[in-house]
Amino acid sequence: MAANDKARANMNNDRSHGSGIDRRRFLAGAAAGVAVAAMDRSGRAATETVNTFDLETAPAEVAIAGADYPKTGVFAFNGQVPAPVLRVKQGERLRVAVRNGLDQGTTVHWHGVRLANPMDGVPHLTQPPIGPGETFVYEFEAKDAGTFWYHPHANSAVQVGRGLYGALVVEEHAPVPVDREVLWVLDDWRLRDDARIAPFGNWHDLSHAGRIGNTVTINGKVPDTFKVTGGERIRLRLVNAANARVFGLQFRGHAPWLVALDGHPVAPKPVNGGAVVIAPGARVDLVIDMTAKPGENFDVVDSYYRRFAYKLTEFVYGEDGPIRAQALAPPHRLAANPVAAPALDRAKRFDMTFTGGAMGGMTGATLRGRRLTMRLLAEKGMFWAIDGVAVPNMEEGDPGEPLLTLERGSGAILRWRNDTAFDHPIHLHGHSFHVVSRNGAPLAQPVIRDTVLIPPQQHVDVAFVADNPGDWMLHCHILEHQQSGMMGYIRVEA
Ligand SMILES: [Cu+2]
Repeated sequence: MAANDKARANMNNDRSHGSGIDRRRFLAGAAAGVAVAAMDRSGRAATETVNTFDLETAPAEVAIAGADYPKTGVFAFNGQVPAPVLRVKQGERLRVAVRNGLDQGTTVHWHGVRLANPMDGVPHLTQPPIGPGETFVYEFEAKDAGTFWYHPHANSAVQVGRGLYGALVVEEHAPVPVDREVLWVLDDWRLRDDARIAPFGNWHDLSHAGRIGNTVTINGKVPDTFKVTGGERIRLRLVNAANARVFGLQFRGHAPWLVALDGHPVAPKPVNGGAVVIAPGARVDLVIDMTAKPGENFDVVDSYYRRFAYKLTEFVYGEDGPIRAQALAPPHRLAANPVAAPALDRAKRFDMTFTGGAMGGMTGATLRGRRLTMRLLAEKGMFWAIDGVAVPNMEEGDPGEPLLTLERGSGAILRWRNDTAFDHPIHLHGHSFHVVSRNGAPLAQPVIRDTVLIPPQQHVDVAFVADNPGDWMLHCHILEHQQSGMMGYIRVEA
């Protein structure tokens, strides 16, 4: 887990270089950050930490498949897959200069971060693409604490699929005390025998479950074992950066505490025997107590696709320990992020239906104002629609009309219906939403998310306050589905 070691090394650097307004940051391959003290408008001695980071996209060669294979040609930020972990404290600002060293346009989208629309990183909708050799500076405040991530939103299936992604960790002011924090960025690659990345864009991937790969990685490497010490408490941040694979992790012999979903705290509850489901784009924070005995080993299994369950990694207990005699009390609930709660009785209701794909029964859809049969759509590489409209790849410059327009500050409940034969993790930009019901049954404990997995023929109600003006993308985070029609945007009036 070299990348984890690196993440920890960064954290240590932060601490050893002081705290507060004068903090400097060092990231492998990234420029050091600077901090700025500012006065607020009242002249009060306000201090504001601005964390600066430099990122550069470029082709690179990295060892993904292990020592027995050649390196893999990827796209990387700063030569690394995953990209450097950007780590700040809640309420601080980030200023990230992104230089594009690719031969195609790119952007960076800050997944799950509620920021101003021009910083959202959707080409043609919120900014022009960053051309080859050009630089764009993103600047925003990390309002919400939690586990987030960043990735391009241009030619996404290829750019993310080739390795352009990284985690953004926003630390709480009062985190759960743990002995160790670990970040696993999960990905799924389709590699050929020579460890090169297989070509993208085949129609089977577009029209079925997306590009499911054959090589799963944690932090850019085929995982080996994961060493633990008896008695230790670990916070495990999980990010699913895969194009299409849903993970369902079972931690054999352990009962992890679920503490946050998509960065937003939940009342801690133990995951007993069930799987921790992480859809593409989603994040899950767990607190795991290593309660077994020295020398014992336990598999971590991904069993989401039941017929294809496999061992992801293995917890290997060292001979030392346990480091504490008594079990720890349950972790405390993290402080809620400042997400407005919509008044459900006054919120406007909207239905949004997702159709298409193989075995989906869709007969046709509207593309650029023309009604086309499924066969004609397929000839154009389009297989999916939202409310009967297949959106041409807006990443290529044709956003079309908004799916709906909301008055600023109004409450909205969207019923998202999956009328297809496949899973769809639906992601909304610029807002975090309350998942209030599934298939008409209210959730006992509504959760706040930015990406919600909707299984075939099910529907989910999500509610939010449209408090962030601008045009916000709404799409399936299976990037092949997004590319072939399952995307659009909503407009929140200024
Ligand atoms: Cu989808």
